[in-house]
Amino acid sequence: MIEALLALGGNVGNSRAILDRAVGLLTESGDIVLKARSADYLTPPWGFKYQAPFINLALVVETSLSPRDLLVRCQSVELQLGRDRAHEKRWGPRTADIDIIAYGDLKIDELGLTLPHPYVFERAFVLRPLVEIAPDWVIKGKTVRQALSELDTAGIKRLPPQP
Ligand code: A4P
Ligand code: MG
Repeated sequence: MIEALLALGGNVGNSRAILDRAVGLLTESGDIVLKARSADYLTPPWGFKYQAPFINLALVVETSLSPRDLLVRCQSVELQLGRDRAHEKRWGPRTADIDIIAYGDLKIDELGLTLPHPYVFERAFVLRPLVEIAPDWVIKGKTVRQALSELDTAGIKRLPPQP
């Protein structure tokens, strides 16, 4: 089993419920085991700014899947939750996006899979939830805590648990 970091986000529909369901679907077959889950965060849109705010959260998981199979599983959960890649714009609205931020300390840059995730140091919406559950995880020579301290977290709100 290898530890991996996953980042989830969405801004279409009832995002908290959809992402909660995503966590359930990811872990239901036992080859992805949940080790830690951050709170939900409300985050200002990054990239394409003219869209609704996102809900974001992060997970530490343990998995027996290869990096490729983990990506396939993440994408199949996105599809089950109604994601429609054909009608999306880059960095635009989506029901559920699941990115692999890191897979152990593996570094790969292949067609369709880059690890660690290429934009992790630019995304407070990924690092803010992550710092709660994996502050000392080292990505490309920096801890999550260090990487987050270099970013602007204005507008990011930690949400209380849902009733
Ligand atoms: N891909 C390569 N490496 C990875 C990896 N480590 N994990 C490939 C996951 N996927 C990886 O991704 C495009 C392709 O990246 C996939 O086919 C996969 O093979 P995508 O999910 O279709 O998303 P994208 O929009 O084209 O690009 P990217 O960089 O994944 O952007 P996001 O993160 O999906 O952008 N603002 C806030 N506040 N919160 C958000 O969650 N999300 C987005 C969406 C924009 N703004 C946001 C948020
Ligand atoms: Mg993605």
